[in-house]
Amino acid sequence: MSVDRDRFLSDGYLIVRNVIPPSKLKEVRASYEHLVDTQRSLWASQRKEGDPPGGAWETSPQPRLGLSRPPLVDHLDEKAVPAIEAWLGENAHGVSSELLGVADAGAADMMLMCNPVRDHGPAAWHRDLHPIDTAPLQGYMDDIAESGPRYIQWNIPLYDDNVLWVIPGSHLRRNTEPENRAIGANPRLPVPGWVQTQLKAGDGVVYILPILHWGSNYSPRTRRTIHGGFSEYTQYPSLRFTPFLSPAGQDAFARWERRSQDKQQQTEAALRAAIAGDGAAYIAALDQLHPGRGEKSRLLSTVFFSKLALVIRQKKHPELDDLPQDLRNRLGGAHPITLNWGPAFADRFTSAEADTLWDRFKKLDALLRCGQEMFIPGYQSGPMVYHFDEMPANYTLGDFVAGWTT
Ligand SMILES: O=C(O)CCC(=O)C(=O)O
Ligand SMILES: [Fe+2]
Repeated sequence: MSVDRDRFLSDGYLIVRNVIPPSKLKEVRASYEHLVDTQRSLWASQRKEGDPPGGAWETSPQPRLGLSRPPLVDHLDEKAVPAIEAWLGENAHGVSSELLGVADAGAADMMLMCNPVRDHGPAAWHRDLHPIDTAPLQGYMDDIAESGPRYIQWNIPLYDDNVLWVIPGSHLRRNTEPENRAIGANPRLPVPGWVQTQLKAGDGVVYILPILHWGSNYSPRTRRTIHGGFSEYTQYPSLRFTPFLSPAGQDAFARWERRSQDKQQQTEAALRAAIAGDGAAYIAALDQLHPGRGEKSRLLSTVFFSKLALVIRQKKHPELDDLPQDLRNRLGGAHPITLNWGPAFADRFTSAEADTLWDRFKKLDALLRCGQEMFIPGYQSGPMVYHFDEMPANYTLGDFVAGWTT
């Protein structure tokens, strides 16, 4: 399979035919349907007071299975094998590696989006980006333009699907004024420049995350669309499903888990270099973490680390309540594609190390703040005191390291 990577990088999305080969579609559908049944009984048993009998299955506009996370991951058995191995085919894993420009892309969150039981209409246009606990859009744009994306996302419908709309090229630029006006006025209507994806069962659309996109219609029409992505930065809350997989499948998850441990180790090395005040070691650790990527990647990862420093600080000092609540909430979960390995990662550091680490990053954190609460439409962050779009002006890694001594 050869794909047009240049077109993917400039448009920000690509349609790939037969990601699931037609000969496999039937068994993949059956496997996912089994998982839907399993998840539905979990939702029914977890329903809260006042919920209908089916719980989230009946209330959510987009009921979504998370195969790689509890609780569903703890219920996977051999019937889940075709669902998981759908991620491993040449047109999913192979194409993802090619588009990311890496030897062996790893499956990140593996999910399935389903139709709601009643009509919920359109969702809101958005970028899958929450700058409050990750980084401003400009940081992603610069990184992607310089070295390509670190993470790519897929929709792979098991039944024909045209729900997703995208704005080509919007992954490499901020919102235009017309976009801000349109999304600001009513985020649930078409926005100028839209393209509606038209996917046959088994086809896929792969896209670069900051792209502006729209779940245009959550109707009761049958929808079973595989959703998730590939990256070199993955983390698996549980791998208890791997013994059921084929030898090649077992090998893939073993490789990706080893790499995840390596990336966590390299992240720790970078943070320890910062604690030690050793700029050369800090840069060397970043280059180990993403070999071949450039200065913009080092800067973006440094912004990600400023959030990880907050994760660690929050774990060591739960009594501190000087952060916005939205940020505190988000710091409670892992986000490996932005190098946030979750609160347990904090256990690698002492409380004193956590304090020094925060000292190293707090000047950068101040530069990421905008002084007063602001809002830009089309993000997964509400009004906030951090910049949505802008990276610190003229800021370099040299400035970051120099800040440790001044
Ligand atoms: O339903 C879709 O295809 C889009 C879903 C989406 O954008 C989201 O849930 O973030
Ligand atoms: Fe989205």
